[in-house]
This record gives sequence, structure tokens and C-alpha cells, in this order.
Amino acid sequence: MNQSYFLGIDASTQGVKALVIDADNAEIVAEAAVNFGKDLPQFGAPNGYIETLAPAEFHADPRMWVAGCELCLKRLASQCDLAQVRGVSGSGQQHGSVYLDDNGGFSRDTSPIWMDNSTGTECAELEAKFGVLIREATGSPATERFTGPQIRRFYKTDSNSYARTRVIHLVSSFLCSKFIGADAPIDFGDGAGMNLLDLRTMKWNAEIAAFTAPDLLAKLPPVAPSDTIAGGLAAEFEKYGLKAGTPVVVWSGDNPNSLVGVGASSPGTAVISLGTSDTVFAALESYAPQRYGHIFGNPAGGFMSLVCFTNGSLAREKVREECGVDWAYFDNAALAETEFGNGGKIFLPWYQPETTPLVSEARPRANFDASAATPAERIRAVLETQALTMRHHTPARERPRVIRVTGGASRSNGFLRILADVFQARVETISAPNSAALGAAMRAANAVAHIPFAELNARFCRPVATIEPNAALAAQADKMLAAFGDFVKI
Ligand code: XUL
Repeated sequence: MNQSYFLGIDASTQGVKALVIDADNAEIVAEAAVNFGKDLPQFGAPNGYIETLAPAEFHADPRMWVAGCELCLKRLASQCDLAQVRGVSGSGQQHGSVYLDDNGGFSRDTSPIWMDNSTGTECAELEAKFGVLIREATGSPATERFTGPQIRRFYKTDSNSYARTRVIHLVSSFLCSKFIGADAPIDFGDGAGMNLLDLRTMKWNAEIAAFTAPDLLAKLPPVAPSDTIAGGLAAEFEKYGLKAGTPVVVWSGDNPNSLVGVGASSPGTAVISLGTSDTVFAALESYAPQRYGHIFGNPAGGFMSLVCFTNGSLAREKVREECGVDWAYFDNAALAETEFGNGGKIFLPWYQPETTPLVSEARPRANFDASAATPAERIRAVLETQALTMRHHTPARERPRVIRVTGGASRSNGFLRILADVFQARVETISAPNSAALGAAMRAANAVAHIPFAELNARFCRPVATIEPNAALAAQADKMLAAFGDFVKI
């Protein structure tokens, strides 16, 4: 019998992915995926959420997440012997909340998820009541998708159902509870995405909870470090070949799990994920609230920062279209036909309202005349400005030595070179298609078999390619950063 199989499950917005790692042999031995739209059409959520609600409301049926996990396990069981699994953990889309009553049923039929932005009023109320304390205590400003404002809105719009609620779980703690057949704690990583956890004490903030909704403290599960064993696997999972009683480690959110799954859970390595929106996240030595973005618990211990830039890949695509070039040209021309610095051109691609910095209207801004620039200059301008924006919003104390880049746009050599030179850091690309599920499996291996994360990183998170910064450009990068700072202030 192999003693080193660990199972990681990622319940994300559009589906569930799961994998089994063999920790001793540094191998992923099985991988499976379920797509909610394709595989579970009975839930009527082709993209993972119910499409018939008001425009700002995004909900999903929590039963769909359970069904997705079960189908995924069934698919995994056909690939490997799940009886060999020694530990289980998981990942949930952050911020979503599940409301359970006293009778094992749901007191709220559907769950608001992270895409929901219906709580502007509740956020304003929290900010009016607590001001900067919200950011100082919880690591984030009052944020529409965060669970506290969502709970407050539920209480205000349906106080009877709120009163009938026994416990409010996050997606992660709800699914962990299903796996152990009892209420599971909320971990420090995901708990920090609620505007309720006080990151200075790692306890629920009683004052904020009391203002959010009556008796809320009594309805929140306990919080626990991310390496806590929540319980043993419930007997019903034996039908997939798993063994009842196998340790289940508390689940966490998808971003905290990804931090682990890309091998960046120690300070010094930042992760840039280039997707629809771009996110930059990194492990932090200690807790200090920052002006932008969010701070969550790092499942490997300590904290992590996460800053989101809304205008990511869609903005790059828009520039490509406006320039009338294909991706092959876009990904390489910026490097080949232009020079670092690009004559000082800055182009803020705010084609949509931007989160960082907060810009409420779609309003691209340039310091040069685009009609007089070549396509390569325009492409370099957007890529250099995006890189400068990321560095500008990374506090100096967290300047990374290494940046791990993931996501679709990490194929662009031009962009990788620009990131290395702007940050003056080594850029590594990694292939991390299932980083949240891998992070969960690594957390299970760490908590159950006590394999150190450094060891797990060396086994599972090796870079695919490396780009060293050109140190001769360091002074110029500093000047560009200063010029960028002046321009965004205008
Ligand atoms: C992070 C966030 C999303 C969700 C879903 O704050 O809202 O990244 O975790 O992926």
C-alpha cells in the first residue's frame, strides 16, 4: 500500500476539479474535472450561477457544489485506488456563504457568491459606522462580495430566514462539513474574506459582527489555522473507495490554496496571475493593512496580500484589436521592435471601471497620441503600464525577488521580459492549471504527514521557464515608476 496519496478538491465558480498526489514520488496520479453547466445541467447554472436574478445578484445552489464534488470523486475513483488516500483537503471559491437551519436543511435556498455586488448600501453602512477600522481590523475595506456585507443584506431583506439560520458557512467550510459529516471550522485564509475576522487577533471581531447582524457571532463556525484536522471522513464517502475516518484538513479559499499550489507560500516570491483580470498575490511576513487590495491568512502560516486589477486580458485584447494585429505579433513585437521605456509612453487601459486604483468609470488614459504611435509602441505602452501599475501597488517592503507568472497571457515573451525588467526580479513561468486543487492536496500532505512546504514545493512546483532581469535597466525602471506615479496622480 502506498502511504503518500493525498486528495485535493477545488470547488470553483464553474466546476469542481480534483487531483490525487503521490507525495513520495512527486507525481500527480489522478485528475478529474466536472463542469456545472455541462455535467450538472439540472441545476440550471451553465456558468456556475443562477442567471435569472437581478443584475447585481449572483447566487448558486449549494447542492450543486456537493453534487459536483461527488461526481468528481466518482471520476477520480476510476483512475486510482482512493483507498490509499491518507489525507484530504479542499478549496472553495472565496466569499460565498451557505445558510443552514436546525434541521439539517437550508434556511436560505441559494448562496450569494463572489460575483455578487448587490451590497453597496451595506458596505456604506459598515464604512460609516467603523471607518478605517474595517480595513485595519479585517485587512480589506467593506467589500460588496465579502460575506459580512452579504449577511447584513440577508438579515435586512429576510429577517425571518436569517433568524432561522443556525450556522453560516463559507463554500470551503460548508464542503469540508459535508466531508466530515459535522460542522467544520473556517480557516484563517478564507475567513479573512468576510470583513468579520480580526487579523490582529485571529478572532471574529465582536463589534463588527454585532453591527453586521444580530446574534451573528453565535451563527459563525469557529476559526482555525489552516493545518487543523477538521475531522475524519464520513462513512458515506466509502462508496468512492475512500476510507472512512481518513483525516480531512480544513478547507480554504481558492486564492490561499493557489498561493501554496504555485509554490509561493514563503515571502519573497510573488505570483502574477494574468487572467480576465490580473491578480498579484504574495506571502507576507507579518500583518500590516495596505492601501489597496486585501490581506488573507496564508495557509502555510502568516498572511498573504492580494491585489486585483480589473483591466487585464480583456484590455490587452482590446489594444490588440485596435492595432489590427494577431497574438503572435502582440506577444513578441513589443520586445522586438521597441525599446524598454518606450520614450516615456504611458497608457492606462481602463476600458472598464478599475478596482486598483479605484476608478468608477470606463476611461482609458494615455500621455501620448495613439494615432501617431506604431502598433508595437502602443503594445509596449499597455504592457509596460500594466507592469508599472502592479509594481506601484506592491508595497516596497514586499518587493519580490522572484515572480511566478501564471494564466493565459504568460505565453507572451514580451510581457514576461517587461515584468522582469520593471520589477527587477526573476520571472518564472509555471504550468499551474489546477493550482488550487494542488495546493489543497499539498496542505493535506503537510498537515497529515508533516511534509514541510519547502519539500513539497521542490516536488510539485518546479518552474517551466526562467527570465532574469536586465540589471542595467534598474535605474531606468525606477525613473519609469516615478513618472508613472506622477501620471496616475493627475
Ligand atoms: C477573490 C475573489 C475571487 C474568488 C473566486 O477575492 O473574489 O478570486 O475567490 O475565484
